[in-house]
Amino acid sequence: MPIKAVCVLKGDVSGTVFFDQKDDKAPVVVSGEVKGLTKGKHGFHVHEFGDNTNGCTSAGAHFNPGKQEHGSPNAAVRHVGDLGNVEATADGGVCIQDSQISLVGPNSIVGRTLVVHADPDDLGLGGHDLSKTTGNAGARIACGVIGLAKSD
Ligand SMILES: [Cu+2]
Ligand SMILES: [Zn+2]
Repeated sequence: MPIKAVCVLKGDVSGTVFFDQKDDKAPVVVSGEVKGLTKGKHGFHVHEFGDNTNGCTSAGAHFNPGKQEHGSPNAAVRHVGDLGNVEATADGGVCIQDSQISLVGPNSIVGRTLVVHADPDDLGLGGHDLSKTTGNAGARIACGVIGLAKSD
């Protein structure tokens, strides 16, 4: 049974991001668009809480049920919410496949917040004080809560 979720991003940039999972064990395909990004890479994470009462700030830290250090989406050691970076393209297209996030179970991102940052995520390798917690990705320029979508 496929599972679908969606997030409408609002802030300095805007967009719609879809999450599709064939079944509870399958990787999640993250697709959609983010419009208005400045040139270059921008940190792209799932943060712990679906709370936007104080804007993107109240979403808390990166979703990290395994109590790991921050890292690259391809690294063994990473937060579940570490989706790396999105990069400005002509059409704002996003297409990522990830095996740690899920739409069900303990790694479920449903009800949490997707955040786009001002700066690149250094993937834990920048040597900055914040590299191992946030990737030093700077301000939260847009966010939105990830919610279940109609699955067809
Ligand atoms: Cu973030
Ligand atoms: Zn992280």
